[in-house]
Amino acid sequence: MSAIRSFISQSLVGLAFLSASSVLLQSATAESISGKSGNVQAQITYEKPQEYQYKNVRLQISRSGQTVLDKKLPQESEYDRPIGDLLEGQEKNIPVLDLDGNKEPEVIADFFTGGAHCCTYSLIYRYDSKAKQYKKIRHEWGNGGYRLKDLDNDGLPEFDSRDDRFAYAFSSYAASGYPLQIWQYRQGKMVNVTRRYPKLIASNAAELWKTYNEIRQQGEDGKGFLAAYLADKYMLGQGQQGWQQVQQAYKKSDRTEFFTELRKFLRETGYIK
Ligand SMILES: [Ca+2]
Ligand SMILES: [Ca+2]
Repeated sequence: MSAIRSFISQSLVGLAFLSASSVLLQSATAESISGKSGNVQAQITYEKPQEYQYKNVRLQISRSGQTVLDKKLPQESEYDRPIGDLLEGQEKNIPVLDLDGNKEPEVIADFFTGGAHCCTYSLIYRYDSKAKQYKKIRHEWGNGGYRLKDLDNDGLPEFDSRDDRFAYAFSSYAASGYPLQIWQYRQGKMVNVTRRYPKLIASNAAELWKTYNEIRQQGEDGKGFLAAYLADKYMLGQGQQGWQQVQQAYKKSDRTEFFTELRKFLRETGYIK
């Protein structure tokens, strides 16, 4: 009797196992992206039950072949998906590199939350050698994203980005312009270092001004680009000159209202101190 029961229950377990695995085989494919620097290796695995859904997103970091971190990452929705070094055109790579010059590579796990534009964010992991574990911060990039570039040739990469608070601020998404934003990762924190790069701010400002003139000729009001231009000018310490240019350029009937809103926005975003 007990032998029979045992046989039945084993068969049921076997059946359940079989059907569970065939369901998995039919509906999900496991995929992974990885990255490596020296003895540090990172891998993100995930299942794709449907085209735009991602499940069981896990990050593993190993050092000299030993797993130090193995975690399921929280997803706000099933559309949150890991992306590799997307802007560099290497979708299958996780950036693993020394961001702060302490000879220890950090791991950057980038995610996209789905939707038409929004949003990308980075989880940046650094190794705490005393605690022998990885600690993370999360940095939001909004609609934009970033590009890792050594902008000052000191051997450490900067995060070359933009101030995404300007998306939709004065216009549609397509007609939004953005002030330059540059970040460095130091002592486990992201530091906004944009003002240390006046040449790059000036060239971003020149680009915005050029685009403003181009889209104005196409009949757009160009408010989004003027706003970003003025923010760049403030970062350069040329706020007053910027205002003169903007006031000369923008002659539409809502100009008083626009200038009031713009001043308020630049205060709120910290450009006007
Ligand atoms: Ca480091
Ligand atoms: Ca640098």
